[in-house]
Amino acid sequence: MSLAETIRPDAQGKVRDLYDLGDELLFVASDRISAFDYVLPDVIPHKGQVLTQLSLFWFELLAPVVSNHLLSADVADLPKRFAPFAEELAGRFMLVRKAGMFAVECIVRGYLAGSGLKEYQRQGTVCGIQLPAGLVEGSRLEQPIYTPSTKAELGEHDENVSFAATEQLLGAADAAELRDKSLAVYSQARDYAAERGIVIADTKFEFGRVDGQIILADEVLTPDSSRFWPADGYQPGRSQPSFDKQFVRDWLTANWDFTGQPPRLPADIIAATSAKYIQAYEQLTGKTFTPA
Ligand code: Q0Q
Repeated sequence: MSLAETIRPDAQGKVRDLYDLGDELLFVASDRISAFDYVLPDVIPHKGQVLTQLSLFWFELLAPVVSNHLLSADVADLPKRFAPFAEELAGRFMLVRKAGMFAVECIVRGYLAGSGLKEYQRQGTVCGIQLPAGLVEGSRLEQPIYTPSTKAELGEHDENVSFAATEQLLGAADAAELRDKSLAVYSQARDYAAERGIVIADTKFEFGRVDGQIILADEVLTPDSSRFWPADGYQPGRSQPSFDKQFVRDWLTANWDFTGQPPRLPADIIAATSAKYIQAYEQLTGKTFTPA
């Protein structure tokens, strides 16, 4: 029996599970994958481990810019009742400090894509922020922009809010700190990733407060919390291929009418997608991915 079949998670996302341990949380990344807002019936081998190892990598690299919620990723530190699942959990979990989470998704956009592109094409702004004229799909924004949203229920889309609205919600000081930390972390990560062949077009951060300090929580700068594009072939003026999900998206588009439940994926699409996650990890970290 798997962990989730034996111990019910206290919170579940589309592809992640959270267990409340009191002052700490056990944050588990599954091998599940979502595409077009559907959680697919197939798992992608190693995806949960790769994305967890990516978060650990970014937490360490960005520690000089912002503290984070990580306590341990060592199976030796798992609470006793999780010890029987050590093999299942190895490499894909984080023991984190329980934080007072801010009810704001801190989104930073470095390129024009998704909902931001649509608003820009309508009215020249993104989340009410005026952008220069003449930008096209995939354009790189000279200065990344902070476009927060409020968290929606699972399965719903978040609602974009203005920075002023976050000041009303959080207070001016915290709102400004979340904005400044989000922009600083994204800018450093964008530059770092671009030198290693990956465009991080946009990303979503979640912050919390622990012992009075604002810290970075959740997963960080992964292909699930960000848009990853291959730098090779980056071309403004068209939709950019997803670094990690393009094979899945293309196969679903060609083989499904998007009614009912999503179909099973062919083995070659699953294998190729697994390889893309591993490639992203190895390109960004310079390390060889070794499954736990
Ligand atoms: C917390 N989540 C996300 C989630 C379902 C993850 C609550 N350090 C923390 C964290 C974190 N990370 C959270 N709460 C308190 N302290 C993170 C959205 C939801 C599954 C996995 N929810």
